Amino acid sequence: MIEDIVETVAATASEVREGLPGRRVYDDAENPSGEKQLAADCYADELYEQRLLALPDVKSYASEEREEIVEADAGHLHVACDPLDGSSNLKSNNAMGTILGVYEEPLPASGNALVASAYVLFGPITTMVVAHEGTVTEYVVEDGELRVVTEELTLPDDPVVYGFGGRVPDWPADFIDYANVVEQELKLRYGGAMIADVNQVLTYGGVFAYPALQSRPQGKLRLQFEGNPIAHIVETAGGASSDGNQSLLDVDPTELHQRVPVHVGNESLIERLELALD
Ligand code: FDP
Repeated sequence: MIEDIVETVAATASEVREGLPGRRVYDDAENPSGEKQLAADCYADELYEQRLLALPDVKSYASEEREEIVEADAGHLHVACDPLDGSSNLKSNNAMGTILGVYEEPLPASGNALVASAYVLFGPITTMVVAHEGTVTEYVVEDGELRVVTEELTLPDDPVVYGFGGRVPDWPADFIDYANVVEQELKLRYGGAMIADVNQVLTYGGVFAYPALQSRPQGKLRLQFEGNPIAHIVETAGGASSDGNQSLLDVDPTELHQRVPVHVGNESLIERLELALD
């Protein structure tokens, strides 16, 4: 049941959060995307693997921090986890957290195969946002337990904030043109952890992007672990997502660790983005 998965992630996230202070150092390893791993990344990954694969419905566990998918003997759901999204914020003690996508097909899968998606945000308090069965719910997590704070969360109609990742000189010219217009209309809010920046968009309305870069045409974020779950949450909350041409949920999955340009937010801002990138 999805409820079991959500409760397990909330309980595990609380444990992960408590274990962070002593794990702010880099291990000697790199993740499959070539990024340095913190002790905290590996610790969180192992905890989520153990806890989620122990659930009867979970057939497989894939993570941004490991090359291969780990399988259980039974189950029918396939979990993609970014155990610590924004973990470079651990050094500067800024927001970060966990992202989860629950797919009904083996990975790599289309975002349309998501049955639920969620993130746990480690801010001044711990919150969890879950998209499931057409609605988004926001919870506060206290002592590993969930308490609903907002049912049927939707994006505010009037957008207020924007946050764009990547270095400006590395942005393609058409994205720069779009950004120049958006910055005349909205307030900049960029903290360097996708879920924290998207949480600002869900709270105040606006747009988050980690666009295609000149040096990296597929951008930085990963489709299975970041792009799809966050698009599922934002679209379920009444917003839109795009890889520049189409909804992220319609992007063809080719490999487990594939990257994708990510743009999510109020529909009108995503429509204008797609026109600008045409
Ligand atoms: P991090 O590397 O710290 O885990 O894909 C991960 C991510 O953070 C996102 O959470 C964040 O939006 C992005 O990378 C930040 O990248 P920049 O440092 O290039 O801004």
